[in-house]
Amino acid sequence: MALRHVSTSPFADQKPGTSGLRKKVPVFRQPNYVENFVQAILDCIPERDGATLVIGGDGRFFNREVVQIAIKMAAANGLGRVLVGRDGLLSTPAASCVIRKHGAIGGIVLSASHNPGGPDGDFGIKFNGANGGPAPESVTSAIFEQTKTITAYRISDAPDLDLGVTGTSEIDGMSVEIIDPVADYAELMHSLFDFEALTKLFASGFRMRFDALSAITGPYAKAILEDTLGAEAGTVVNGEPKPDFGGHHPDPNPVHAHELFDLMHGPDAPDFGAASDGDGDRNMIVAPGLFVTPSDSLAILAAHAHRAPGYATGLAGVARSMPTSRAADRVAAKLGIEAFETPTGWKFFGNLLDAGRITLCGEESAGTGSNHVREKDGLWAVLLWLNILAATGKPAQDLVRAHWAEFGRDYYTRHDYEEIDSDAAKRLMDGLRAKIASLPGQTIGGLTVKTADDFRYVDPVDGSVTEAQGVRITFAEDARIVYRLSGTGTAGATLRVYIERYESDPTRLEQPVAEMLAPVVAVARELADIAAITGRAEPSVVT
Ligand code: G16
Repeated sequence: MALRHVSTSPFADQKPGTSGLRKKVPVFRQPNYVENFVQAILDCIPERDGATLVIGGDGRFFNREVVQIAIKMAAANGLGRVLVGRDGLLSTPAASCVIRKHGAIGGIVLSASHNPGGPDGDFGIKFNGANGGPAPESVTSAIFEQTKTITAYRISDAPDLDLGVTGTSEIDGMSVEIIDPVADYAELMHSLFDFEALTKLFASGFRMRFDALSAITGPYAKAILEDTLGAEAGTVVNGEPKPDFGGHHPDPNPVHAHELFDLMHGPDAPDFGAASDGDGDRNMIVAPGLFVTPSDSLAILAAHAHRAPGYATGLAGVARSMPTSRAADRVAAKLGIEAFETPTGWKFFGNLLDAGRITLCGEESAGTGSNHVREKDGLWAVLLWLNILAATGKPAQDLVRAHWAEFGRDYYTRHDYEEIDSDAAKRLMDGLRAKIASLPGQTIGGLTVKTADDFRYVDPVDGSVTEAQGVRITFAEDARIVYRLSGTGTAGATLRVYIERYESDPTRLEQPVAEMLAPVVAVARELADIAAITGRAEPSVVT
């Protein structure tokens, strides 16, 4: 087969965001758009000659086509072997697991995560390195630089491969292994959790609902929960991955996973409810009658992780993204371990995990993970919860309440203003930044500002500095507001406002969240002049 050099010219908009390059499908379908970005990635892997690369994605619309392109470009760029998930499928955590287990140089992971799919939906491409984690900023910047000057890409003329059958073939001297997308991941889960105890839990009549939202986690959840651990058939719903997620918005939060949310708040609620997202790295946890915020979930998992065999020796430390509530810090303080605050983006946990400084990490955006891979991992979080429930013999809702009683409760909400005008969003953030210096000491809406800054992160491992990661304002009344712009949207700008307030009074641990946070929400709106600048009186999504 011939290897072709194809002339091309740069696209100006290939700057990776919070998690790789995410755009609308029609943008990716422009001639050469995918090829340019993949070539830029490959150019940034100097050791690629003869190396192994992992390729797979969340199965959304356009996944198969891009998998075929990536295989042919890998062959033309000197890779020795590619490992490809059957049907082009690999959940994001499974991709991370496969990269690590098989000593790959990295992986090309196709996903737009929780964003909707379909011909007019979203698509994404990101590069994960040899540690299995999203490429750090230094690499994503280098990829972006490459996209600005690209003049040609290399691709094999080989015909499309049959992705549906596992086995090994060859194109242009490169070996192509189509692998079972679930097997390596399931084996890793088995090594971390007490599968015997979990089997007994389900055998004792414990019932759960796992909503895969017609996205990638269905096959993983069915294989592990139903086929291995004996959860009753039908435990996993919406378990067939679909290119458009069956019209679902595959974002596991109370708004988009409302069927699960409603079931768990109704009379027939099973013992435990969980959901995962488009590419399987996020999770939502719901106890009967009680939604567990991702920030609380991280804290509770940190407090009890030692009950699972994979974490029996305890945790080295924990990390959370800056907008995530401070609940995990309270657990770390009690355990006497280090707690870190990183910018939003899983890539920022990579160095801490690689250096052994942390074992668990998580984010308010429904991501929780550990040092077992270098991505957040939805099903892993669910299995750790189940392991803790099996080990303590306590219902999930009791565990949450006991946690609040011991540590206090961080009431938390996030308000998203989606698809606002990009210039208005910038004006709003600039306005806030201009106010930072004058805020401390001021009383607004009954709350007194204690500190205000624009979050700047100095990586404790390599000293790299990341500026302007969000404006955070803390109040003397133990409340906090954080403002930042999303780095994963594909239309206009999304303003995220994170609002929290800590409460330790035992009589005030079960107040309505909206009521508890109303004064802080009012201050958040006033301080940033949200309605006047964005033209929006209310957020588009409240979680
Ligand atoms: C990605 C990142 C997360 C981040 C989330 C939201 O998750 O990996 O670290 O919290 O986006 O980011 P933003 O607030 O910038 O939109 P995922 O699940 O989309 O890959």
